[in-house]
Amino acid sequence: MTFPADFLWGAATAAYQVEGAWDKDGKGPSIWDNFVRIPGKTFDGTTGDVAADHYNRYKEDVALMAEMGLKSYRFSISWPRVMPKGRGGVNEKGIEFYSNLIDELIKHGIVPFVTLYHWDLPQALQDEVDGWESRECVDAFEEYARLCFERFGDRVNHWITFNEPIVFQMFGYVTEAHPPAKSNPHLLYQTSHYVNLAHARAVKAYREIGGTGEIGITNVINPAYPYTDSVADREATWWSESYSFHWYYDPILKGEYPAEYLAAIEEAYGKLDITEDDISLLKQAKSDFIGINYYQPSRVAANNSETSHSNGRESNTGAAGTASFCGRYRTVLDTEQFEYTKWLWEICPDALRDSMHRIKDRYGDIPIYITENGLGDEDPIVNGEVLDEARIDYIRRHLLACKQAISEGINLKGYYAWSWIDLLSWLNGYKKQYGFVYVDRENLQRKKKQSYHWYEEVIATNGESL
Ligand code: BGP
Repeated sequence: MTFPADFLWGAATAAYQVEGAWDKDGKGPSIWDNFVRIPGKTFDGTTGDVAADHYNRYKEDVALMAEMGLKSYRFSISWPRVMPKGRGGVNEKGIEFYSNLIDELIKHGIVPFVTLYHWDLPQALQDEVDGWESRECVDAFEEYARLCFERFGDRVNHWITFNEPIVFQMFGYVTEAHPPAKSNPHLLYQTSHYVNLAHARAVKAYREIGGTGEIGITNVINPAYPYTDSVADREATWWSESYSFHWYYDPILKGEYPAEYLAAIEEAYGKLDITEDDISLLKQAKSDFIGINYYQPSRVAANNSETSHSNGRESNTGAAGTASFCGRYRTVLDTEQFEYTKWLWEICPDALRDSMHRIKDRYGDIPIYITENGLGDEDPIVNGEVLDEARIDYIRRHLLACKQAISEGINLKGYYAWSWIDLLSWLNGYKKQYGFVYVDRENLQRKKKQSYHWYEEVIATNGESL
């Protein structure tokens, strides 16, 4: 029972949440730059204008990673920073920033793991082609992906096309919690297909230009368990698994959509634009790995009404549990029976282990990276020290679940804690912290938390200290 010698011990961030410099050096606006300015959309009206100021402090941040012994850093490229309008026209200053960051990482022996799309679509594409509602956005994404492969591919060998399509589609096209904040289930599924095509086109482009590294996608996984053993709850669980798991993973890992579910949604919301050529493209574009972001399982019950209901998953009020969505199933909160974070996300390490088995059972022995996992909390500060013991406990238990999964034959290649540093939580501002490194919001100074030292030891012993 040990971690492989080349296991990538990592931590992750995303451009909009960490960089700041939202309008510096020729960067174009993203849909998030505009969305956060709409009153009431984010907690306290917080924006990513400054975020953790990583754009200006990346050298200091990489030095802290190196000192910890971090093996790999997952970050995303801001599309509008390198292509201000999303297509046709490169911002060399933006390219320079990522190029310098990559060089700095490599200089310190840290493997860059790059996400191309972590939700900050160029606003110009939303305005001009309706963003992911159109096939033109797919063309634009391929152009952007090619640019990144050409400029950074000599040094970057690990690529993630998209981060969590389910989240930006569900919140963007159903709950209205993320841009473009529309409520239209047909668009939810249609944009989902176009994003899969964009992923496939990027994979194909990477092979065409002779990329020798690996390329895949990151999805969130919330394995569903029936809340009770009733037939209704078990049926509801089928809907939950079909949507949140199979709908998103099948087209990537099998090159097809789950037929029964597709038929059901087309009956409910109308025919989707999916052609035979699309399907053959999906089939050709084999991913080298699957990235999974795991935070919590779903306890699923039948949804008896068409009304919306609270599910505790997202919030812009600074408190848990105010978002909602409709469907054939609902997610149950049961604080008597299960353990939760302050934001009411269930803590269940064994469901992470189970998630990996579900992937292996359905798709075979594909290499897996945990590309996000971590605890959102308000960390206690005692005598000036950030004592985030709850985070240590959370990550330790999830890493033990990973270790067990490896011993059961799961091909797990790396683990990225969310997050490297305290950063913007999309809707919860800076109140919800995830990092190993604390950021003083007054002066943006960095400070190592207790968890920083703990993770340093975990890495140094290749997980033996767990
Ligand atoms: C994931 C996102 C991350 C991060 C994380 C925590 O869905 O990929 O970007 O934000 O969730 O979410 P939150 O900040 O809402 O707690």
